[in-house]
Amino acid sequence: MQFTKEYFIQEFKKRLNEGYAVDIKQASNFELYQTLASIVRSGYNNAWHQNIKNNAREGNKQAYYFSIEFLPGRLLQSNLLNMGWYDTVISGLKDLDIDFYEVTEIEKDMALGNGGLGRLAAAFMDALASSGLPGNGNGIRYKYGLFKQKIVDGYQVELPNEWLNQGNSWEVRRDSKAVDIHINATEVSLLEKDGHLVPVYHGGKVIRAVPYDVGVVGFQNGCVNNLRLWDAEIPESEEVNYRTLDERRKIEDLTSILYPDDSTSEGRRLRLLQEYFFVSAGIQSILKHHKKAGHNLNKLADYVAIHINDTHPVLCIPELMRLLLDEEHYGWDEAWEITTQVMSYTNHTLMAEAMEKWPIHYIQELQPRIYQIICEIERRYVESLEKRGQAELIPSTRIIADNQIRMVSLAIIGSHSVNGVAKLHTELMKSQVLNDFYRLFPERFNNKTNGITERRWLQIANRELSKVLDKTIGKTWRYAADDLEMLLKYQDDEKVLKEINHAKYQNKVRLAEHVKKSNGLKISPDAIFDVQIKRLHEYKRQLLNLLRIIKLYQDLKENPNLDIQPRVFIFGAKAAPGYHEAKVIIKCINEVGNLINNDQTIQDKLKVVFIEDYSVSLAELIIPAADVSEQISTATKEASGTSNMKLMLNGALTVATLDGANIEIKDQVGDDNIFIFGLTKDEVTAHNQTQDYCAWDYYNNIPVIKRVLDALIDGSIPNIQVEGRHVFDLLTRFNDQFFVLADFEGYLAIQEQVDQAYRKPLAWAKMSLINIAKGGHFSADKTVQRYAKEIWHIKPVVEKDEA
Ligand code: 26M
Repeated sequence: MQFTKEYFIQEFKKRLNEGYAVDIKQASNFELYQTLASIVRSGYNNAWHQNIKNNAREGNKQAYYFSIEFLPGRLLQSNLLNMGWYDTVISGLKDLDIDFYEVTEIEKDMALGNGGLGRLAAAFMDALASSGLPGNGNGIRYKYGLFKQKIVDGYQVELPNEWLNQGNSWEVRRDSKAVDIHINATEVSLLEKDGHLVPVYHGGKVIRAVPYDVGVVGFQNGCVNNLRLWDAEIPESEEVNYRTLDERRKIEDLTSILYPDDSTSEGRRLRLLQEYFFVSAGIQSILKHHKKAGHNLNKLADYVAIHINDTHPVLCIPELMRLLLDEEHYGWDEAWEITTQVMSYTNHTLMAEAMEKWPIHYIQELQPRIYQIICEIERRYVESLEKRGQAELIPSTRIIADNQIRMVSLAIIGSHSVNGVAKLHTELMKSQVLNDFYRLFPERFNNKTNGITERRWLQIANRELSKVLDKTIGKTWRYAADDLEMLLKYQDDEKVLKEINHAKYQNKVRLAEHVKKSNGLKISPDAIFDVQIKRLHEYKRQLLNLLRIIKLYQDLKENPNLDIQPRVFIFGAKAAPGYHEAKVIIKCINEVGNLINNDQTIQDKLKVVFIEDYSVSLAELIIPAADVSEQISTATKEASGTSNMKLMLNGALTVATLDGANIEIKDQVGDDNIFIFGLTKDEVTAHNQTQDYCAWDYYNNIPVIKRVLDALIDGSIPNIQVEGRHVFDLLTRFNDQFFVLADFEGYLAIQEQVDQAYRKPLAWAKMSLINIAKGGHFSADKTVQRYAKEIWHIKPVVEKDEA
């Protein structure tokens, strides 16, 4: 069927009438949205169905990406784009006098993730389908997404994010695919049945896992993959075993909340239950499917690759062992061979406090059989090291120590591939934090630098720039992001440079309108839009940015005629609710903003905007409008970063430390098109080893640092008596763990260069152009293709149709 505008209009009117008994004039945006979504769904459902059947029939090997978070944001526009319907629908709606963008605003973000890790999982889903690769997601259907952030009196307040209130147009509940999960058995015994010993669970409960499937539409290639999210229910037959409301609630709560902490491992029992729940459901459903297709489990690795996204799903390993041993009656060695061939693992952080460890009694109580299996994995592992004469590596790499299970050890020991997410990160994994594992299993370690979905971040979010690109280099970049490099030819073409600047300007106007509405603040699109958007964390150093803002303000107060380029500092950041320091920093940013934004004497040269409730959708508004991208983490701390890639792709210039993927961005654009400063990884490592860093010395010996820090405690910034003191202490008494003071002067100097560079609009646009042109390097399509080839060994089933 040819999807023409006429067909669309007719279908739209018909469905609106059938669904809501209204005509277009009376319809609410919600009704318009629902109608549009239903047309889109009908458009891909058949391909989705065919895809599932084809994969089964042809026995294609499939990858399953297990992740406790998926953060896709809104789906309407990306589905329309990927189906090739985008322009037709916009123009059809226009004919009907409907504002498409207003309709898209109705959709709630699917925010089932905290930040980088969850967004990466969603990007991979899109990239797999768009590469025609058979890859599916497996996760949790949280009833509440990541908390909604409000700023009240400068403080972060958390509200529930009830994203499912109005239903989710994109999901399909599949009752027939539900599976049962046994937890909390008090005892497991083995009974003989049909000549086999089978485990019998005594006590405990059965939970029913019900999948909700979301179709993942590939970019104009007819491929529709599956994202399977599990919900927990009490099976009818089990009703009597749940005797109190409390017990029932425990099951209902299982999938209620997404834990909002992305940097410390808090060790809550419910969290562990979530991990086991979606892992067990996912593995059971894969095995069922495999057997139903008539395949032998010996050959599981020929049909299935399971990816463990950080350690949260690592119980995949003992769970697959359990099913192979107990339900399928394999011997240990065979089962272990199958398991390790199937499993692969990505590490996303090297920070000690984020490494998952669980008390053994939690796991014992959760599922004693899983605990037994982990113990046996551990026993054999220790024995093998002794035999290999590498007993000295046992203490640092073993799975069970200090009555805790170390999830990283389990992940590495049970997988055939272990990867980091940027070159530097993988190097640090191999040489420092996981060095002992690397010495044991060097062949398992590899790098897969993260990527982003360029379709969302350029084609959808930045229509202005997209138009300039189409006009300048044609449209092939829309299919192959590397073709953005064709832009390099125009780096001295004044007309193109002006058009790029003009597109940026229009995006800035749009953001300024939003800021007027949301913050009641007027900002000028002529100012530099200096953007730091990411979770609030000490290592990401929003504080470094804030200290510089205070410094600039002090300079301006001393000399109101100071010649600086007007700048608007834009922050978007959520703090984990229990992360006190992060919340204190949010308060300080807001109060510095209040002071500066209301001070007439500085002639609007500075503005500070904290945009509340940062989300994927807000990122789509902010990123295209950014001139400067702040990527200023302490070297070694940011595994990769991905907003750095989105911002460069949209022509922002990066101010960066040599951390994470910033290094690869620098390698792409060259030293002249990025602003690098700060301690290097070797310098940071040396300070940490020798413990020679003394923050007080910086405070006492460097006047500009003293002046800025004193402003935090001398009352010159109102309303931060407590918070200002806290920040002051972090940076001095507690010796500034993240080297903010060490990097402060370098940061000032590099920002001075930014200020000078912005004065030359064409030279700036040229740098911007080079960043855009090189942005294609970080396409998630290419990243997943490397995973497919080097780790999962899966092949495209749908070839890209180069329209
Ligand atoms: C763990 C236990 C309990 C509760 C929450 C968690 C948890 C959830 C998310 C821990 C970490 C989580 O995410 C970490 C994360 O987002 N890491 C980022 O991953 C990105 C994708 O690889 C990288 O680009 C970032 O550098 C890295 O910080």
